[in-house]
Amino acid sequence: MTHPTPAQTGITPGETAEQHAHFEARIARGEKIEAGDWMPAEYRRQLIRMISQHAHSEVVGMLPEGEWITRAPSLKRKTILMAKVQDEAGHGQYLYHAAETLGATREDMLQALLSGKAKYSSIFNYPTHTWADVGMIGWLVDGAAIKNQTMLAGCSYGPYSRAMVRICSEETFHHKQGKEMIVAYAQGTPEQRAMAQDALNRWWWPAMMMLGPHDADSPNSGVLSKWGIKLKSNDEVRQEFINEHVPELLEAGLTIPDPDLHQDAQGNWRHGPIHWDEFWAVIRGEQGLNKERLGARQAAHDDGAWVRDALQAYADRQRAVAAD
Ligand code: FAQ
Repeated sequence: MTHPTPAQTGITPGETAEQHAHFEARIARGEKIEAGDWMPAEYRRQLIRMISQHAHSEVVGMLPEGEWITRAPSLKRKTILMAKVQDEAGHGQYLYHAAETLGATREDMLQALLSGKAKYSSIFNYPTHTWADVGMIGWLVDGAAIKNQTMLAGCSYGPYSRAMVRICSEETFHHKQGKEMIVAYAQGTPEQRAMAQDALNRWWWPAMMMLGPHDADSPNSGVLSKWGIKLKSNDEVRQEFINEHVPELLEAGLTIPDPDLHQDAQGNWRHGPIHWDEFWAVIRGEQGLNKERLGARQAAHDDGAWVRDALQAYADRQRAVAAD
């Protein structure tokens, strides 16, 4: 007979039913769980997994857009893009800090990313072919990320929830600038319209996929929902994303690359089948730019070694002075 695992039950050997009942009552009352509070080991593990993946996504997410800073078509667009990419670095920092409050170390998290052991969002393994991709990332990728992160701002773990509040307000600017850019091109010259449509054709499905597998194929959702980390399921968030973005994209005069897309009697936009084989192949690094992305992160890590060494030497000297 096989016994259920902690990932399935949420209960790790050594933990008592009373501890769990007390913890779950706190969540039911809407209290935030803080870093020093008792929490199930599986709650801690799930949060470290999710928050560190989220941090890696923000950091790797700088790469597809960062490539375009030197090629922005105007000073205005360049300054907006620089601010956006810089924000993503900041988001990575808040999130690594949030994971550190749970006992994860920065070194271990970075090592897991660079070795390919840790996941980061599938969306960032897609290439940016034209300038319109920068706008489409803002409109669709930030649009999807905000839907998910607004939900996470209400999650039960205090440090993650508070990081999300700040991140969401910055992501809102990212979303707006992307939408403004694409709407302008969709109403521009034939070349600009074609560029915007081509970008939508390539980013629509990856943006749909980035919100995670269908609920029936989402092994982590059970405990995450039970403990108030996920307040909505992957499919619910995806539905919110579609319902907001489909009318706006159509209003801009663009065609959504889904022949099965239609509105149901309740007004929800229903999409056609998602190619999950592609999603898993991209996550496994068999398709897309995983090697290039990790190569770029490794090079940045190596190039930054002297900064880490200098900071360490300074901290050591300060400690020695204080000890004297
Ligand atoms: N890519 O059981 P579930 C952004 C994995 S931030 C790769 O449903 P869960 C900002 C999942 O990890 C975007 N892997 O998982 C920006 C799990 O594997 P594991 C990132 C994925 O955690 C914008 C397995 O599949 N946002 O874009 C993906 O309950 C523009 C089974 O799935 C966050 O990270 C994926 N797309 O739900 C930056 C938000 N989806 O770990 C620059 C926080 C699923 O068991 C430019 N994370 N997997 O081996 C979440 O809300 C959740 O983790 C989900 C997935 C909703 C992503």
